[in-house]
Amino acid sequence: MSDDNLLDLRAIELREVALPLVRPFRTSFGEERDKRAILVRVEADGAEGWGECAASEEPRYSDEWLEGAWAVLERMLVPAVLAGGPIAAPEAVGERLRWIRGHRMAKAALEAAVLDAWLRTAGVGLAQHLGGVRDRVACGVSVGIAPSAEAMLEEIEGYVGSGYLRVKLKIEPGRDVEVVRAVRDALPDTPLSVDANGAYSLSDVSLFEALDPFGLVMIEQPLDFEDLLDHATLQSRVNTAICLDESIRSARDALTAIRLGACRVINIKPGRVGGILEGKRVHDLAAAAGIPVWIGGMLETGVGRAANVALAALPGVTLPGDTSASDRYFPEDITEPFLLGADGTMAVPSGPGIGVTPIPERLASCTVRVVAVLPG
Ligand code: SMG
Ligand code: MG
Repeated sequence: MSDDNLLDLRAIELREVALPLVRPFRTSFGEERDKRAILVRVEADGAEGWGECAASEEPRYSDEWLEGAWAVLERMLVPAVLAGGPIAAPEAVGERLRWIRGHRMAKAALEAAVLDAWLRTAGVGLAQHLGGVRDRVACGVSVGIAPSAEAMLEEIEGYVGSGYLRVKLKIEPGRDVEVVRAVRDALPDTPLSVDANGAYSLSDVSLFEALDPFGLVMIEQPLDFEDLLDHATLQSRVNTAICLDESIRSARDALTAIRLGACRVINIKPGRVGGILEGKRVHDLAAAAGIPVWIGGMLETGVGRAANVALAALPGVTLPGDTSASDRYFPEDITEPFLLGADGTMAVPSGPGIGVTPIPERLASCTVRVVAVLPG
């Protein structure tokens, strides 16, 4: 950083990576076999910074998708940030991008990379910058829909044996109450939750009432992401806490959902809400309203995971996150792996910025394409 505390951006590089997953990840809306992601690298005077875009290969979880995110980053977002000149504060990224509607995951990746470069030059860790209060965070695990009940139970028992503090089951119509019953019978004491990724409607209210006796920690995104009012009705009919994921795209959405009584828990994903800084705003207003939050996951590589783990250090994050260890996803990550302690917690990186950096040889071996965008 220059003496006047301005971060000079020399170039911004986009890189697509593809990593094999240890096992396919299936949800109510589709299956992923490989992890493809866009990484953003900011080259500033004296430091580089890294961010990861959460957009998946196809627009199923959200309306963003990898090719769309690449195009909007290359043609609109990166040029808009570079055109503004030196950066006086990380918030400037969001301000320079405000006129571009939507594209939150793409914006989040760019903001994350600038924030990382900013913090590295300042010598400050991300968790510390955000106001983190712990150096280890509680981890849960999200289990994809498995080919058979036996395969699923075996996978889950493995996770519980290695220490995970909460197991999240993906459910879909026709594969819900019986799955929960089977897992609950096998693991009477394990904190369990379910995630429907919006696959149900309010006409399924009796199904959700039938889940109450299993003592789930929460039911995540049971209804369509646009059905906030229906979620409020459903929450008034069931005892189990409803958690919103896809429905919360900003701090403003979070406030609306809380006011409506549409949820009792919020899943924060920095990509989905448009950035790490907006994720912190969601955390702050949920904390003020007494709503517990936790940090979700999008099968991130070590770059995105580092940012998620830093957010998980915030005081209002009182439930285990989908911040699982690198080996739950990849035979080999692109950074040093995130490890799970026997107590189900994970260390928050303490170095400057996000605290991890891609390992050059690993990065080279999984890179699919790269483009650099220069100022002017
Ligand atoms: O990162 O462990 C992870 C995945 C957690 O279940 C997970 N994410 O709806 O919460 C969710 C899903 C979205 C994944 S779409 C690829
Ligand atoms: Mg979810």
